[in-house]
Amino acid sequence: MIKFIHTGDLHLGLRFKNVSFGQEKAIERRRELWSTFERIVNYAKDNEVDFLLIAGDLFEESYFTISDITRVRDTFRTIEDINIIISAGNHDFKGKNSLYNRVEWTKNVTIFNNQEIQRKEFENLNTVIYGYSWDSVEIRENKLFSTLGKVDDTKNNILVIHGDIFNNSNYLPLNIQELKNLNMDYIALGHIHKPQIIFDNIAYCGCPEPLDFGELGERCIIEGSIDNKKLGFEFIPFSKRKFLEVEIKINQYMGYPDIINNIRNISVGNREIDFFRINLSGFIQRNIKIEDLNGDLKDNFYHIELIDNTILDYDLEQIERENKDNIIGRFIISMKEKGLDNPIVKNALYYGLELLLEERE
Ligand SMILES: [Mn+2]
Repeated sequence: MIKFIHTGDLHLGLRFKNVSFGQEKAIERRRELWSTFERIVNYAKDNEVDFLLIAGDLFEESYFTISDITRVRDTFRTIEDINIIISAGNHDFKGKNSLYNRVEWTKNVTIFNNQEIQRKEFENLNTVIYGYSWDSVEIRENKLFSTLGKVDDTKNNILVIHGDIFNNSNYLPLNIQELKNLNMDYIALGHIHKPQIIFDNIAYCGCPEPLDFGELGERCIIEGSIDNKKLGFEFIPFSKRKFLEVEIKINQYMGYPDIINNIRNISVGNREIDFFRINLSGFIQRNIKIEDLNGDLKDNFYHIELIDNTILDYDLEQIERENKDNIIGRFIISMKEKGLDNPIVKNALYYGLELLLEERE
């Protein structure tokens, strides 16, 4: 049996420039990418896997330095019994001046080259790993597999590659049928940051640490094994923090403390750790200011941002005055006669007004 960890899209070195959280958290987030990388390496060691597969975008070429790549090298050196396999992607592409070429790697590290699919055999583990590194930021056409030939069925065969299985894009388009036809035991994909299974033996591990609100929810690594040609694998939740988006619907009856408590009592995620984006919708009382809510909630969350989709509660007197000669004004008067203390009547008034005012526009 062989055991492996499949990860990728760590984006070490990322500077988080266009994000909605501030500079301080951006710096902290940058450090967290490193610590998650180190946690993955330690996880591989603690679980005594045979292979650590990295399917590209290990780092951000444009922000990475020689001391950063040295740190990666030295971290890999701490797991010298584990075979580390890297197929570079578009953010860490292995061009002529790549940082991958600037340090001396320990012999447990294999970084594939960029001309064609390469093959590396591990005889003692009865395993062949195939891989390919990008040589530029875009790859439009994919003829990689046409020359690959047949795999040896008596061995475990794994392909590690960074590419796009969903679109015929400039990011190394991959074709599911073509991948299936390769007869690999496992195909470790990188590029798409959402963890997902493409086919029984083909999966994107996703990024272990999400980068912004475009990457919501659980983020993972994959831990797997091949035993007598039988594949098994699972997603292991791994990120330090999650990005979460929560919808909260308020109404005209809710006062300031009601809204605050509603948000504080959110049942998903961890307020002290995760990044929260709250979409507030529904009618809001005219005296309640979103900035005040934001300010008061800041201390209760590691990060919170309120998206204001609320509708200002109606100023009934004014609407009535402005519409005294039409159906809107008559509607308000007739509902008032029914008694607005009754919540059912008030709700009916609001629903009616919403439609009538919309109609008028
Ligand atoms: Mn990526």
